[in-house]
Amino acid sequence: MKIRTAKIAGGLLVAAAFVVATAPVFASAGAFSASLARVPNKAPHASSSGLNVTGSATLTLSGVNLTAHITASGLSPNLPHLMHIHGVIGAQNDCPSKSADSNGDGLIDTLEGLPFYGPVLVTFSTSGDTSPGAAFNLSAAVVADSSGNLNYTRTFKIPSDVAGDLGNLHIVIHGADLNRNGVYDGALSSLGMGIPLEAELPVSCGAIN
Ligand SMILES: [Cu+2]
Repeated sequence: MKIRTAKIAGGLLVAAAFVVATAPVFASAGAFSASLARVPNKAPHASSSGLNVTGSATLTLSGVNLTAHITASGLSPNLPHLMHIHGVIGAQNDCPSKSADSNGDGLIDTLEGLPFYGPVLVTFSTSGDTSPGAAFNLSAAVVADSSGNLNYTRTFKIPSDVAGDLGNLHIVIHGADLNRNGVYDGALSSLGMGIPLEAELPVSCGAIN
C-alpha cells in the first residue's frame, strides 16, 4: 500500500515538473478516492451489529477546498458515526491490523489504532467545525439510516499541510452498537472524552489514494 502511494506521489511530482513552465500549478488539486474496509474487531456478542462496515469515498481537492462524498453500509442503524481524516503528515500511515489490539479484548479502539492511522486531522462533521477539535462531537456526526447506510457530502476548507499530503492519509469511520440496544452505552472510551467506547470504536478504514 505504501509503495503504491509513493509511486503515485512521485508521478504527480514528475507531471508537475513538466507543466510548471507553461501553466500555473496548484500545490494541491485533483481527485482522490478511498475504499473503506472493515476494521478487524471481534464481535463481543453474537448479536453485535455494525462491525462489518464497507464503503467508499471520493475527495475532490481544489487548493484547500475539499469536497468529500462518503458512502458506507453495514453500520449500526439510526446512530451518529464520527468520521475523520487521520494521519501523521509526511509519515507512513496504515489501517490497523489485528495486532493493534494491544489489550487483547478483541476490539481495536481509537487509541489502539493511533499508531497505525495517526491522530485526527479533519472531522467530517455535518455542520460547523471540521477541525480535530470537533472529532468527538456526536451531535454533528452523520447519522446512519434505518438500514445502516450512510451518505455524506460536504465542501469545506482543510489545512494546507493536510491538502498537500492527502494521498498519504486515511479515512476512518467510528461507532458500533455492540450490545445492539439502539444506543451508544456501556464502558467509557479509553480516550477520556466522556463518550462510550461504542461511540468511538473504529469500524471502517481506508487509504486515500
Ligand atoms: Cu477517527
